[in-house]
Amino acid sequence: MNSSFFPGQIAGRIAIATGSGGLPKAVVTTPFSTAEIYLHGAHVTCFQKRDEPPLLFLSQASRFSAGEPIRGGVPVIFPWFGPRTGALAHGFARLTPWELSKTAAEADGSVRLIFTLPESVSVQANWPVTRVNFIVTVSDKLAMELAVANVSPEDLGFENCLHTYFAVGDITRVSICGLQGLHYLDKAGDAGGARKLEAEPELRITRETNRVYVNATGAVEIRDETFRRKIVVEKSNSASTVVWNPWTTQKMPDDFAAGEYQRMVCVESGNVAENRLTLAPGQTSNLKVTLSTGAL
Ligand code: TA6
Repeated sequence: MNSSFFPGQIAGRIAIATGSGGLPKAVVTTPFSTAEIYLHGAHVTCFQKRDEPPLLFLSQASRFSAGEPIRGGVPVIFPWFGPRTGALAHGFARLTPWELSKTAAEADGSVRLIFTLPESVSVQANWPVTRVNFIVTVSDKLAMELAVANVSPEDLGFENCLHTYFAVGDITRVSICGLQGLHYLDKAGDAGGARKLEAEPELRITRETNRVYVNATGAVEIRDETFRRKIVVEKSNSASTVVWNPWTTQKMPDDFAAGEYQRMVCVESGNVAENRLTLAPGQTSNLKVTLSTGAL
């Protein structure tokens, strides 16, 4: 790809390059950090602050091909979360090429990229015509916004989620704080989605964990004793937080290598299950997530 003709480039800040599987990606450089976002799924696959390990986990076995999800990073989940009869899990947005519709380098050194899901995609999927933009702002933080506008004459019922895979040094030395007192749907093993109460001030992952915390609007902190790093997940317009690690027991597809469960945990922010959304014609929803880090 001759990137000099590719729109969205900003010298010294944004380059458009050919990534894995020959898929185009935006490579972002700021004074604070670097990032990579594939147009396939508008998928953030890398964010790394200077002098820190990568913030996001990306499977060594991930595929990079049309119609298949990238395993890791930040999958953009829309318009459904989880399995769906006759369709791939987690919606069509992450399986689709988005357009890079606008880029900007700000005076404070941050870089903004706006990706747009072609409206034809929702039409082809027999969904109400929807305008979906994904705005990524790269600085010493990673800020993401999934903006959904119902531009059809009918109600739009949907789920959304930024399904973030975090890189950790050792899952057995990680704690997740901010969930105590919330109810969750337990989807691990044979729990069958049973509704339970989170009693722990610090959740530790010691087995297959797959929990949809409902009516969960607060921030979550991931404390990584190996990397001596805390990760803060702040969000707005999100009522669900999902915590997931397959451990050794959840059957995973071959795009997730053996043993990788030890170096990742998903803390996902969206509106799923009983928190699903309905937009009347003309209404919009703006799911916002900001990821920041600090020393532990
Ligand atoms: O968010 C947790 C979850 O729903 C798990 O059940 C697990 O399947 C994960 O998503 C990954 O889903 P994917 O379709 O990407 O394999």
